[in-house]
Amino acid sequence: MSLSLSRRRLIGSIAAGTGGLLLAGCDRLNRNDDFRETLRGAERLTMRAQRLISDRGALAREYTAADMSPIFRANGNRMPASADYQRHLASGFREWRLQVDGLVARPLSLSLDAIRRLPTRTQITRHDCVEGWSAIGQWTGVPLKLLLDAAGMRQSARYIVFHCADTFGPVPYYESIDLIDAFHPQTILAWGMNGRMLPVANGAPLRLRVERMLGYKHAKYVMRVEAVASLAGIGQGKGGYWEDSHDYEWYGGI
Ligand SMILES: Nc1nc2c(c(=O)[nH]1)N[C@H]1C(S)=C(S)[C@@H](COP(=O)(O)O)O[C@H]1N2
Ligand SMILES: [Mo]
Repeated sequence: MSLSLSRRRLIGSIAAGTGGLLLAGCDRLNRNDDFRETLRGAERLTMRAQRLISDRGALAREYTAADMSPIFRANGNRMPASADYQRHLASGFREWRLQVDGLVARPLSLSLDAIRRLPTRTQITRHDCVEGWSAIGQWTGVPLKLLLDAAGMRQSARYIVFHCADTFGPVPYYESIDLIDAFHPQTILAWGMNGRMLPVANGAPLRLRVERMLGYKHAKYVMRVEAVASLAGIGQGKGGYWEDSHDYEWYGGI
């Protein structure tokens, strides 16, 4: 007995007002092994999908001030060499602007002051670098979600790309994350670190904190946030500087 047939039977019996038939119909459904198996299969699928999503949405552990590392080392580039960056640094980033563009309805161009006036989130988290060190630090910044909502993501957007001011040789640093991480509550563009303005070595004026991810995903010196449908056209197409150049995994989840 197919599900659609039995449904039609049930609906028919309701329309006819024949209670007895309705009960008999239910009973037949319950005894039908195929039907029960279908239900169970569907439930398992839903459960698996929901677990995947809720695990991705889970918060990274947050620590207390007492847990903070006395020294939070800087890694990778510590001072972008470009003339543009040097000029912005010399003038206290007053003329600097963050661009939010790509597949958005309203591209944004925001000064550091404007960003600092937006609602903030402060979190003390552990940074894990694949080179074998970890440190606990405090980060303050604007939730990325606020900027993306203000810009209005287009339906076709799938990834967020972070374009950075520094380079390795001629190659600019960049990173990318999917929308689950982009809208994660602990994903912030940080302008403060350990209660002070973000130091240059750690990514001033603005760096990504994406707390469920390994260190290399936390782009420093972010100048531009771009919403894209595919990573194919960015860099060598693998989604980040280390992914392109050293085959690092794109999904650097921890
Ligand atoms: N723009 C940029 N972002 C970057 C890097 C970099 O060299 N340039 N290094 C990455 C790596 S490998 C790590 S571990 C962290 C280091 O952050 P920190 O300097 O604040 O310790 O930044 C990541 N983001
Ligand atoms: Mo790293």
